[in-house]
Amino acid sequence: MPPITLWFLQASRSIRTAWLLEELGLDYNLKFSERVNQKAPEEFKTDSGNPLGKFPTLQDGALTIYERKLLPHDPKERVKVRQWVHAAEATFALHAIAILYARWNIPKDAPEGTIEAAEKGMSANVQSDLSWLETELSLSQGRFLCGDHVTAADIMMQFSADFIMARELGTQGRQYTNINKWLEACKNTEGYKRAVEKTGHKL
Ligand SMILES: N[C@@H](CCC(=O)N[C@@H](CS)C(=O)NCC(=O)O)C(=O)O
Repeated sequence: MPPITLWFLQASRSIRTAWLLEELGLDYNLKFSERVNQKAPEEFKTDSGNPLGKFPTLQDGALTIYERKLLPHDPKERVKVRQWVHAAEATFALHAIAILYARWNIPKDAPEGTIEAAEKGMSANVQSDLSWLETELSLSQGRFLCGDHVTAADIMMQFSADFIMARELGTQGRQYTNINKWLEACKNTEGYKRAVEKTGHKL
């Protein structure tokens, strides 16, 4: 049995960890669950041992992402990668998931147009985030966010951007050519393909 166990919830951030493990060439044991009514099943939460009941959850704790290949040694490049690692959750996911929660939680019998109005109001943040990403991708010297190699920036940002596009969270019909091209490049890496093959991840 491999020493690392990844508790993987379908259609979730768990794909980041699976892709990371594949890029690092680490063997891992997979515990997989579909969602039930959009949530993780209670038994899966309990069994994972994560008191928050959120996924991905890694059992082992010894994993580090400070792997040379994924976090550049050059200080300027490293700062840039770290910026994306934080922005993936604190900016992109924060703004987009607010829209998802509005969709899930505004009562279905609310006056007509309530969800749409809330969504439109919240979309400005997402669109400004995506415009920033679109511009930064045009400045990259390679196929990925920080050049021609996958870094932790891609691993964190790919899920946020893919989720936003797949669920049309705040995009309001806008098209993002560079983002779509970069998402394809991420999905075509051997590590990502192996992660999807092993976990069955789909959005
Ligand atoms: N900050 C955590 C967030 C984890 C999280 O919220 N995971 C969601 C799926 S993306 C989850 O487990 N939801 C299951 C539930 O709420 O039942 C991370 O980035 O890993």
